[in-house]
Amino acid sequence: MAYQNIFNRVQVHGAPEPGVPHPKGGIWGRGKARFSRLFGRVGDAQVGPGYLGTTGLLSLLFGIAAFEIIGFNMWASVGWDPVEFIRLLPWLALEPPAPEWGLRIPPLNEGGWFILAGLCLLISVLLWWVRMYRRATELGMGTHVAWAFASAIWLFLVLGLIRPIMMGSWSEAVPYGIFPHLDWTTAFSLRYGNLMYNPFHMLSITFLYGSVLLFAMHGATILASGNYGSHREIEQIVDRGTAAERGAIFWRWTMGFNATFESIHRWAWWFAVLTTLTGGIGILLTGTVVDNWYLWGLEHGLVPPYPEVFPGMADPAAAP
Ligand code: 07D
Repeated sequence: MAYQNIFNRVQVHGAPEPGVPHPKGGIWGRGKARFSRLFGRVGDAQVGPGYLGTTGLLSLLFGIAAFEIIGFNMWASVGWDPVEFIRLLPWLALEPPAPEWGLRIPPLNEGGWFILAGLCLLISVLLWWVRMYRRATELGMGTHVAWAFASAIWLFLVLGLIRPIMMGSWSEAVPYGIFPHLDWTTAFSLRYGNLMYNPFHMLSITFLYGSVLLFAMHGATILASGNYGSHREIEQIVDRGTAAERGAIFWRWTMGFNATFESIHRWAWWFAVLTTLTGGIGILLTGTVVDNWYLWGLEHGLVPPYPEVFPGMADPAAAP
């Protein structure tokens, strides 16, 4: 059969691929296989059988609970009007307790629902992590996906749990809501003297942009040598005269250096993992160790004082 990729229009499939045998089976077994032409356009046309299992099921239930608590609180905030709920949805929020509550648990309508939603979300995310770890080991795979996910969970924990505890107040946590969480992000940056001067935010951005660049380079290399069979990456790592070798030579010719087909994945993995790892460190330091990143930058020779750049410019904050 001709080489297939996203640009091909032909979709061929035979009997469903049952997957490797499973020793124990999940709660609801392994379900049925279906085929979707639409999915086949962007990936594998076969959908299912899936695996739910105990941790998967519990994770989904806690996730749904969090989602419902957030949604119903938002709906209540517009007097249960369905039209207003949909119209104002991007602006609606479930906010954390007010600062005077510190780390105490307030009544439901004063932030208690927020704590409950956060608890359910936390349990859900942690159970999903266990599910990823367990599914990988049961398939005889490494646990790289789970550890990359753990790095994202680290940032999530810092933002919603660890930093609020260190600051002594749940009010420090991020609100649930589309624009409200973005407003929180800007307010956080302004409150602590511009996050751009936080070196860990800089590192996080470097790894974020770096991940994008590496992924684009690798994805492009694979697509560009698809006619030599580059989608069979693993066999190609060890074989000579393959698409992998051409891909490597391409980069050696253009940049003088090439990653190997194995190491490029380690580059990408580390860049992605370090984005949230360094990010979490940056957020944890903010308000706890450093109160103003601009002044911190001034003190450490990172930024020049404004008058040196724009002589005579008044500090807008000092304006009457
Ligand atoms: C957030 C954590 C993992 C998430 C998990 C999800 C569910 C769903 C939903 C139930 C993404 C669990 C949840 C499964 C639940 C329901 C409904 C990962 C997350 C496990 N910044 N900035 C970063 C840039 C500025 C600010 C990172 C660029 C301004 C703050 C990244 C710019 C200000 C924070 C980044 C820029 C500001 C960040 C995020 C440019 C004001 C963070 C990495 C060009 C706007 C976060 C150290 C990531 C961080 C962060 C990029 C500018 C504020 C590198 C490119 C100056 C407060 N910024 N930023 O992967 O780590 O997030 O900071 O201007 O907290 Mg920034």
